[in-house]
Order: sequence, then structure tokens, then C-alpha cells
Amino acid sequence: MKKHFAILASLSLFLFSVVSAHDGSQLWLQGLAPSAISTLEIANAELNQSWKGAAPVLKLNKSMKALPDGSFSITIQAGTPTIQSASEVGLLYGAYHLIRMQQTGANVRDTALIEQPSYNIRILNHWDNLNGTIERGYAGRSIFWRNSADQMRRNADGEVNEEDLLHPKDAPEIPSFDRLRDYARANASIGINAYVPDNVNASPKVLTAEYLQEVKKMADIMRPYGMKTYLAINFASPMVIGGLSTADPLDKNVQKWWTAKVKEIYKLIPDFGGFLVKANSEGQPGPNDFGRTHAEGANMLAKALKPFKGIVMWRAFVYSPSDPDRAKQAYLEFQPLDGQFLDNVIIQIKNGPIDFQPREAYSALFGAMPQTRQMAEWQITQEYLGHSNHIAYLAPMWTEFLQQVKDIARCPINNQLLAMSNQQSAQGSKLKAQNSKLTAISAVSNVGNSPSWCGNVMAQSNWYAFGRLAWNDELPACQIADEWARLTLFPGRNDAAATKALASVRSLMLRSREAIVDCVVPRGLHHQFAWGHHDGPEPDCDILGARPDWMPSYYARADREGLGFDRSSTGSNATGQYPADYAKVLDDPETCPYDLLLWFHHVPWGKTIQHRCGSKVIRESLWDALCHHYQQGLDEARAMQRDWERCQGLIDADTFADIQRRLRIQTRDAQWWKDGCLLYFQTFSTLPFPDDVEPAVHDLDKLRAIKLGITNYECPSQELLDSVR
Ligand code: GCW
Repeated sequence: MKKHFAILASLSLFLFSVVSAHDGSQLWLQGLAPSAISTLEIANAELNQSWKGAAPVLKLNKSMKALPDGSFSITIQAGTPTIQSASEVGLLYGAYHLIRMQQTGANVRDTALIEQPSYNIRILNHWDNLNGTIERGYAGRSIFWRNSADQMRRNADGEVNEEDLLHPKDAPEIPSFDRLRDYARANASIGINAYVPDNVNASPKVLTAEYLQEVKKMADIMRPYGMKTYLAINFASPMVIGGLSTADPLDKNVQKWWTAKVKEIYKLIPDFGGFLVKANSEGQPGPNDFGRTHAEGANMLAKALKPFKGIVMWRAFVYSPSDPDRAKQAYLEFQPLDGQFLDNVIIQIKNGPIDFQPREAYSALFGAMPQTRQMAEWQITQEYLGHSNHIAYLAPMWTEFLQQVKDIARCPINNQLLAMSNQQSAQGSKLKAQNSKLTAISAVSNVGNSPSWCGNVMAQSNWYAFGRLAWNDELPACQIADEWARLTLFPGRNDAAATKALASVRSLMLRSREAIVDCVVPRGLHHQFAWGHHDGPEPDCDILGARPDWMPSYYARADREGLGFDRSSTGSNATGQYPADYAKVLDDPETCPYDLLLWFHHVPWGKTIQHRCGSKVIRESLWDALCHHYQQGLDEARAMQRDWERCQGLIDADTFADIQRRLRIQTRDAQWWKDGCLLYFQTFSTLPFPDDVEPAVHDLDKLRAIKLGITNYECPSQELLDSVR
């Protein structure tokens, strides 16, 4: 009997891994999520199911308490591993790291290492609405929330149940506990230790008792995997659900309301992390509505959270038109508030000053507030990189940003730099006094309830890469790509054919982001996307009454003379917001990094510019360079197709076919972008395409007429795209 059961169990495990391998639901992990409860049991269960070799020893070691939470050491002698950490979660991270080492071919015979996180809070922001939709989500509906529409019963003919239609239940409900547990497991396996389940365009309802009950259930599922729960809150909640007439942060009743609300939350979730706040931004309420500063607003919440060691992540994504250059506005609003925030407030800043473009200058706010905690916000969901139709590996964009923020802004953004800055600078004294554990990094998730979690299997690599970089922000993008591809596309494969295919996948991944930059925002150009949903080009988009800084033309500034936004000292002087030595470099078009030329300068069409292409130095007019970049973007999309075609038969057929199909969309879109932008800019340059640039295959008028008609919550289907472009 026992033998039959064992055979049945391994058969179901094999069947599960084969089936899930096809729809991508397995992610980069092997086996099933353990049904164990405690963190330590989960660590042991994971090792039992995936570690091949002598049983690892797990040891709690309190002397490692001085290291950042979650740090662990692994010592392997003659194949027997010992994992040590000051906490069970550290042991769990050690277990996943050991398994990853073995499954990616690292030395697991004799080695010793210590791993400690670069950031203490490594957090995913989910722009999930309480009705189950996801803003800028391209992977199905929310895994956290579902609403009456999802709960409507249907009869055999699919007709909605009358009662449900008439009296829709607005009760929040977690769609699937198992899915949330698998989500927690996936995050723990890459060191992510926090999440925000609701949209920053937050509904006050999330703080009502019935919704907090659901949040408690989420927190209980996440806790054993070391995941802390935070909530995005609406600053006007005291008015909307509290019945108060104001949300003024200096008002005593408002302060009392938040203090009571926070107490209520901690009664349900003792290890609650805190609040994420989008205030006075894109129409969201905030302290400015009551003549108060961002610091006064954030500090009011921080005071309520302090007794529970809770924190406030206050977003700096504001762009109220105080200056003609949107790229300067967040700096102008926040920099003067340096030193005014309490020590459990951290300012969350998008990597660039505009909005998650495929390439942006880094935000000058980083490093400009030495007396204030700062954290970066990245975007995993591909709002501006082809939604889930395009393959875009984002780690090169993030490592580029990290290099700039560390080397140019010299911003103590992570544990290592903070420790150094505290040692070095007297200036660091104020920051030194504040809780030195408050380092964090966040990213807007691409997770939805689609079988592949992220809309397609390749998009999982960005979730993975965020986790790996948040844990160790020195990791090279190519190493992370290699790890992810081995674990996800070639699990357990080391044969020559797989190794060859792995090289093709790595090549595809590492060229993908620059390929998109070349055909969407070459050389610093930015925000040329279609209105609203941001899928496809619409350089001449013109919506009556809309804010100018939502229009592509506001950013391209194309005219008879040339192209690009003059942000130099002769223009908006955004360069002046950067450290002096870097500002000097940016301010001169001759020394400005070529990648950002049109970000900081308005360049004449005929101006000769010099740039490198591989090892070659090229001197050509701006117009010719622009044409060559759009052509390069198209050529690179085709090269990505060729990279993928080489993997046929070496990657499971469903995944292969799905990505093949998306790469075809990506190449057609690259053609659309090239023609849509070049034909439009040609109306200003009146110059011909260089001979080695393919003529357009679209008509500008036809392209101008394209309206996809999709919302900000969906990805255009291939059928829709093929019917318009
Ligand atoms: O990127 C823009 C998006 C909005 C988003 C906003 C933000 C959640 O277009 O969908 O709102 O930024 O970051 O708050």
C-alpha cells in the first residue's frame, strides 16, 4: 500500500510540474508550495523537496543579530550545508538560496558565504483596485480582491443570477488563498519581504472594518514567508469613511481618527508595516488641500504609527504645474522640505522625474535631501514598454539607475551606503540619529491572476530581477538573467543544447530594453505614447482641454528648427537641480550623455552629432541619427525573434509558441513606432530618410487615425492591433 502511495505521489508531482511548466504558473520554482505552517517547517520542507544531497543543517545564531534582518550564512563542507541566521526567515532565505545555487550550477561542494540584504524593506506595490481590476495591469485580475462582478452566480446558460444583479454583494473576498500562499512563496524565494495589496489611487473603503478583516487574512498567509503587509491609504479617509468634515493633518479630531484607525489595524495585524501614500498627485487628496505641507501630512500619519514601529512611505510623484517643466516639479516641492519629516517617514521617488519611461535621467531628488530618508520606486508592469505583448527585461534599466544614484547623486540609498555616509559625514549626523534600519526599495508589480502570473512567462523575469536586485543591488543584470532562464526555462538541464539555447535567451533578454528605447524613445526623447493606455505611438496626440504635460508634443518639442526638450541653463534649467559637476556635463550638448541628449537639449535637425555604435564612432546629423535609431529598434526586434527561434524544441512548446507570437507583435509594433514617429517628425525636418533606413510601410494619415479604444487596465489583443496597424 505504502509503495503504491509513493508512486502515486511522485506521479502527481511529475504531472503537476509538467502541466504547470506549460502555463508558467510554476515560475522559477520547483515542486509544490509546502503545506507547512511555520517558517522553519517551510524551510525544511522546501529543502526536502528540492535539495539534492546531504541534508542541510539549519541553525538559529543570535550573534548574527547585528546584521540586517534576514541575513544568513551558508557553509558547505564535503557537500553538507549548514545554514545559519539570527531569524527563521533568514534560514528560509538561506534555504531558497542554497537550492538556487544547486539548480543554477554553482559550487555546492565546499564553500562559505554570507548574504545580507542591500535594503531592509523590499516591497511590491500592487495597483490593484478593490473591484479586482488592476491599473496598468496586463496579467488578468487581482489576486487580492474580487468584487460582486466576480461573485455573480450564473445559470447553465451563463445568464447572471437576478438576485446578484439586483443586489450585488460588495463584500470583499480574497479570490484564492492558495494563490496568495504561492505568491508569498515566490517572493520569499527571491528575498522580497513586503507588499501593498491596493492601488495608490486608494479607495478609503480599504480601511473599513470588513476590508481590514480581509487584509488580516492576507497578512496571516504572508507572515510565515516573512512578508509584511502595508496599505495604500486615501488621505481623505477621515472625511469619506470617518464622517469628519476635514482631513486637515493639524486638526485634533483628524489626528485622533488616524490614531484610532491605526490601533484598530494593529489589533488585527500586530506586525503591520505602515502606509503608502499618494497625496496631492493626479487628483488624489492630500495635505495641500488644507494648506499644509507634505511633511505635515506625512508626520501626522507617522506619529500615529510610531508606537507600533510602523512607517509612512510618502510618494514624491507630484507634478502640479508650478514650473513650466514637469521634470522639475517634484524636486521643487520636496527638496525645500528636507529635514522636516519624522524618522519613520521615507520619501518614495520614481527612478526618473517624469514617469517610468524606457529611459529617463535619474530623478535629481535622489541625494538632494540629505536629512531625509529616500527610497526608489521602479515599475515592473510594462506600462510604457509594450504591456504584456512585448518582451522587455528591465534589470539593465534598474542597474543603470543604481549606478547613477550611487556614483553621481552619492545618495545613501542602501544599507552599505547609509553605513558609510553615517561614518563619513557630520552631515549624516541627523540621519544617523534616525532609525538606521529604514532603507527600502519598491516596484510596481506586474502580477495578476493569469496562469503565468505576469501575462507571459518572460515577464516573470522582471519580478525575479526586482527581488534579486532588492536583495543585492550589486548583482549584474546578465547574471540574474542567466539564473532566471536556467530555473524557469531549462530546469535541471545542463546539456549542450540547453546551454546553447540559454545563450540565445540571455542575448534576447539583454538586448530587449535598448531595442525598445531605440524604437520608442531614442536618445532621450520621451513620452510619445498614445493617450491614456500608453500602448503604441501618438506623437501628435492632441486632446482638447487636457494638461499640456500629458501631451507627447510637450516633451518632443518638435519644430522647424529641431527636436528635444531644452532643460539646460538656457532652457528650463532642470540641469541645475543635479550635483554641480554632473549639471555641467548635462548642460552642454557636446558633453551631455548621448542617451539623454534630447532629454536635456533642443537639437537642430542638421546638427552634426558624434556617438558610438559598438566600437565605431559615428558622426552624422541629428535627423540621420534619429532615423538610424528607429531602424535599429526594428532590427533589434527582429534579432530578438531570431534569438527565440533558435530555442525551438528546447523550451516547452506552449511557452515557445506564446513568446514567438508576442515577438511578432513586438516587431510589427516596432515598425509602427518607426513609421509613426519618423513620418511625424519628418513633417518638421522635411528631410529624407537616409538610404540605409527602410522606407515607411504605413501612411501617416492612417496612423494618425488609430485609436485602440482600450482602458488603462488592459493590454490590446493581437487581433485588435492587427486590425488597426
Ligand atoms: O504612471 C502613472 C500611471 C498611473 C499611476 C500613476 C502613479 C497609479 O499612468 O496609472 O497611477 O503614474 O504612479 O501614481
